[in-house]
Amino acid sequence: MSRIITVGAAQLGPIQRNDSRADVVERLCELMQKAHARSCDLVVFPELALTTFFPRWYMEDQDEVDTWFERTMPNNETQPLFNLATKLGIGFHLGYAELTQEDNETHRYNTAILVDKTGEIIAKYRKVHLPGHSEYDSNLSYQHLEKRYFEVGNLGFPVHRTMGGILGMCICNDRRWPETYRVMGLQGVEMVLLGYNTPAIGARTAESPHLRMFHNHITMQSGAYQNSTWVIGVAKAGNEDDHVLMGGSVIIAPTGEIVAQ
Ligand code: ING
Repeated sequence: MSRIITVGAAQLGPIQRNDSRADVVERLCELMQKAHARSCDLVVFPELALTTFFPRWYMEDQDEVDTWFERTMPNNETQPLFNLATKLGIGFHLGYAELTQEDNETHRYNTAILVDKTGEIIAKYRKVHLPGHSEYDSNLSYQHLEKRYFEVGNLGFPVHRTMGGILGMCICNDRRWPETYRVMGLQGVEMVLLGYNTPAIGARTAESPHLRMFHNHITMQSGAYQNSTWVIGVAKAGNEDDHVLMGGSVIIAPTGEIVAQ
């Protein structure tokens, strides 16, 4: 008996530094409505889908940094998205910056969650492969300070039996490393959900946009093929305060073929 999940890759446009969470959540709700109108069971949003890609900005004041993080999920700003999901009976994947207290210590992660059709958070993933650097680098045309603002994820690469299948998650740079897919593949994953915020232009190298898009797709296609799994890769794309993020969202079949882009 075939088990079908209808998935929407909800590529997001740019989020400006001054855009409010409420405005962004309104955009996410509109995309979720569109996904529902297309009979989606699941809609996948990108990495850091509630804010601009703030790791491009050098900040020294921890209070300023923490304005980019969510302390609870759902919270006042994101509750409308959870309510709509429950009303429409649609699951979703959402990337955001997580600030959490564990063992009386504050931790900060680049996080993604999987929410089922009842609006319940059934899985959480914290980004393991943090690219970039932790100190300001004047040689770069823009900063990429994920190593400064986030800790390495401490949840591994679990898979989850839900929606009739075995689903897993990763985030952005994770997609470039074969072990990301392999660890989930060895657990029988059937569909990997991931979001990304990838600069269209290299900060150090003058890599062509074509080559960056080639790397974007070949890493996800090989991960899919080598582990016989679906891969849903979703971009936040466009010009964020004069910094351009690339698009190229895809749905890739276990054969490694891009079936939607
Ligand atoms: N962004 C980029 C990514 O892995 C990057 C960083 C770009 C690494 C280009 C290597 C080459 O897609 C995030 N947020 O990880």
